[in-house]
Amino acid sequence: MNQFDSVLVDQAAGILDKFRIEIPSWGFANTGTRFGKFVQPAAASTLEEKFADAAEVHRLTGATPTLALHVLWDLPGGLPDVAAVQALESRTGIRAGSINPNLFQDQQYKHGSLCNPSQEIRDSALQHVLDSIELGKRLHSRDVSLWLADGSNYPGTQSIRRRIEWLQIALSTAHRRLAPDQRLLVEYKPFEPAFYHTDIADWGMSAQLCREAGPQACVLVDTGHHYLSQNIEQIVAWLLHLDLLGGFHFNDRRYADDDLTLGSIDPYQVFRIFHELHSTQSKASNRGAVSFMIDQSHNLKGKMEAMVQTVVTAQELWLKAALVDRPQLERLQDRCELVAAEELFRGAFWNDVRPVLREWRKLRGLPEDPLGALAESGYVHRVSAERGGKMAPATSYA
Ligand code: RM4
Ligand code: MN
Ligand code: MN
Repeated sequence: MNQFDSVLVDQAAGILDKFRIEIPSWGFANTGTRFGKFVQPAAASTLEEKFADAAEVHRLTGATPTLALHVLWDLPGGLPDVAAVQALESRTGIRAGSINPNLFQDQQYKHGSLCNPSQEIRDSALQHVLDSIELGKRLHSRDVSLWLADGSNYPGTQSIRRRIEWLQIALSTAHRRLAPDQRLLVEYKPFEPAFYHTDIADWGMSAQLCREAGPQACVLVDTGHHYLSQNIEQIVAWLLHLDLLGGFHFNDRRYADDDLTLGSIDPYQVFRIFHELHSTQSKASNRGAVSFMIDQSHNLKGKMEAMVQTVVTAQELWLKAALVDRPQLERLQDRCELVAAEELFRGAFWNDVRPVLREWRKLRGLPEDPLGALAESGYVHRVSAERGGKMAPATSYA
């Protein structure tokens, strides 16, 4: 390391020490496509196994102290399951992260949850959200993260307007139940599973619903939930401007909501989003720090390998974007020196920060090469042997 590099390592250390990204419990489980599941012997099937996997990812990367939980999959018993989660927290050192109500799997949700035409079903969906808020309180978890599959498949079959009203009432009721340090994150998605209209289809709908619900409601941007040509960093810039950005679900995609690993298809996109976040970091926000979460489904890659690779990629891109010389960029922008501005921006993206990251890991007592260390540890091999015997049979499409 020369003189210049050691200055860079100091600067990077300040940036990387603060970088935290939440990993999802469902990223360790056997998931699939609607056509089928290819089960993996190392996949986690119990909450205990998901916490153990999360702890291993944190040991290797130093950046993932919290685990996002899906209520139905992880705490199916509701409040009585809190004690088990707390025991796992103290055993593994990993804390419960965002609480994700499940409003899409139950048979009653065929025509929607909070937007269902049946008052009874709407009430039961709302009760599940209120229970999830209570779970968040008990687990000292800040974010309750809401994603609705609600929508319709055919024109004329549902009243879009009435469904907006039902949704507003539900979100306002939920907001009143939040503790002062809790937040309600509202995720949007243009289509799937609904193919004609989705009740919260884009960031504008989500932002408006949040504004009406109250100051602790904010928008969650899942990078896979946009039409292909959409400029996601511009949406992020707007949400930052409006102080309505609550958090992210990071993943990558080529076509739709593919849930591929972050930066695998378009790392420049992630860099551009991160640049917007770094540009606004000094501005105070009334809504609390933006949550970084991963929302991926690892169908073909090994679950542990995919998660470690994702976290490492996120650290690399976060650091690259942090190192953009923003005062100089602003000067170039003001003078409309287009090529120079673009070259400065692009140059930061092409900057190979991996040696700096290795130095930081060494300084912090972390493995220099987390993926290599995962392979050497034999963790995947060991859990495959332990868990493989109770592998659930793959389900079929029909
Ligand atoms: C959805 C959405 C939610 C996630 C579910 C499993 O497409 O991204 O955030 O919880 O998938
Ligand atoms: Mn998501
Ligand atoms: Mn999704």
